This record gives sequence, structure tokens and C-alpha cells, in this order.
Amino acid sequence: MQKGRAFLCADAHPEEYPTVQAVKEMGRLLDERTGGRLGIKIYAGGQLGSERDTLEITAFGGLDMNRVNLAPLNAIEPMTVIPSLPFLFRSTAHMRAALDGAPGNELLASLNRHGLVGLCFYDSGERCFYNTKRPIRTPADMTGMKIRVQNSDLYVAMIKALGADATPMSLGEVYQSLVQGVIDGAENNWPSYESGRHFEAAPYYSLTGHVMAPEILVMSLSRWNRLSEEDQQTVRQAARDSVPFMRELWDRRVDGSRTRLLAAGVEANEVDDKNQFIDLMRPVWDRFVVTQDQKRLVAEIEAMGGEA
Ligand code: GTR
Repeated sequence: MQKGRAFLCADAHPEEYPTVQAVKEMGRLLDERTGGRLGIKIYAGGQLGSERDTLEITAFGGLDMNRVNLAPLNAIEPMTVIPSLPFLFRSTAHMRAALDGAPGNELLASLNRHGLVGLCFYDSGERCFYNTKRPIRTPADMTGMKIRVQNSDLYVAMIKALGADATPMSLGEVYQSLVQGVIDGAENNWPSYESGRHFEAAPYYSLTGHVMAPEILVMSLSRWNRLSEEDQQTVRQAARDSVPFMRELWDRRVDGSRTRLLAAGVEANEVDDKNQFIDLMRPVWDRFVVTQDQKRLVAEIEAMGGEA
């Protein structure tokens, strides 16, 4: 069968990162299931630009696919703030149940009105604070700290609620900014903290686990509309089938990153009382959950079981 042009996909992470490997697996499945007619070529390591920029290009049809975090979508589609709300998910099982179920499907579909097709969610674990100065045990330890956040008003509000200063910037700028003291810290999961080498400059990792927002794989709606219905089904199914593959890689990678970083001298600490963080951060929900649809979806997710 004739080989078609592979879908071009961007990812901010390096080649070996689980998100990149998962999209490659999806490409392998597409290739296998269409006799080589469909496939994916992935540009890893942020070589095509920041998540915010590549998302815009994808929405305009200049790029076929993009694997991003939900944060840069927050300004585009208000429903995407929901899985990013601090302390929404009670556990990994709860997060997975919500995203695999009706709430996840509704969120994926909400992107259609913005020139994007949501294909699937990938895990991103728990985001925690890390910094160059000291262990964060209480919110007071963060007073006045300059914390890098993703380009999302919700994240800016979360940091302000803790009494720290938020500095939005793209992932690619974080390492240099930590080294040069432009920022004091940032927040992310263990694998990103490792792969960006942020731990070298910011060795204090404090286990706040304040956000469990997933990653998302999106496709350009204009590219999608040029596929036959059968190919659309094949693409959707291959994306879905790459999720369990990713979760397995992810769980192993979180353990691996944690073990390697602790051995490399990272000082990880539990916070004194998570409720102090919850009490300060939870009120930002009221500012970002305003529409009836958002409120309904939050209630739906909160009512779900899934805590294993
Ligand atoms: C990572 C995520 C990236 C990016 C990054 C960031 O956890 O996988 O897509 O959003 O965080 O903080 O910019």
C-alpha cells in the first residue's frame, strides 16, 4: 500500500520521555493497522517551539498533532482548567477514572470549537514545588519566592495564593532561569524535574502534590476533517490504545526518576501539614470555576470513586 505523509507531532520533552514514547507507540499502531498508510513523525525536545506557540500553529493547521500539558489550553478553553484545579483528584486512580470516563470525553470534545481534536490524555503524576533555597514545609517558607509557572492564569493565582511570586515562562527557559537566579523555583513532577536537569540548580523538592493535571494529545481539526471517517476511527483508537502503554512507562519512570534523584543528592521532604496548602489554594477554584458547565463537571468528578 502507498505510504502517506506521516502526521507531524510536537513534544516539549526529550526523546526518551514517556509522552514521546507513547506517541511513537501510537504511530507504530497506526502504521501496523493501515499497512503503512498512516504514521507519526515526532519532533521532540521542544524543537518546534514552546507549547503555547505550537498549540496555536496546530489550531491553524500548520502542525498535525501536538502533545501538551493542559495548562497552555486553559486560556483557550475554560473547561480545561478543571483537571488542573489544585487538590481536585484524590488519587491517581481517581484521576484516571475521571479522564477515562465521561468527564474526560467531554473535555476532549470541548476543544473542537477551537480548531483542535482531543485524542487522549496521558498521565503527568503529581506536581510538587522545588527550589534553590530551602525545603518548603509550610506555605510561609514560600513567602516572596519567585516561582516559575506554565502560561496559565490559574497557575499564577495558585502561586499568589501561597504568598509567592509567579513568573510564567516556557519549559525550555526554566533551567537557565534557575541557574541565573531569575527565579527561585518551579513546580513539576519527578520525571520533568529530572529530564530538564532542574534538580542540579534547585535541589529542594517538597512533596506538595498540589496538581495532578494530565497531558493531552491533540490533533488539528482541519487535518482531522481531511481524514475519512474510517481513518478518524483508526486514529482515535490508536491514541486510546497508547494510553495503557504510557501509564506503564510513566509509573516506572516516576519511580526511576525519584530513585536516581535522591541518589544524586536531591533533598525531598514531606510538608508539615498539607491542609495549610489546601486551605490557601482551594479558594482559587471560585475564580476559575464560574460557568454552569464547569460547576457541573467539577461536581461530577468529585462524586466519582476510583481511589484505590
Ligand atoms: C511537564 C509537562 C509538559 C510541560 C511542563 C511544564 O510536566 O509534561 O508538557 O507542561 O510540565 O511545566 O512546562
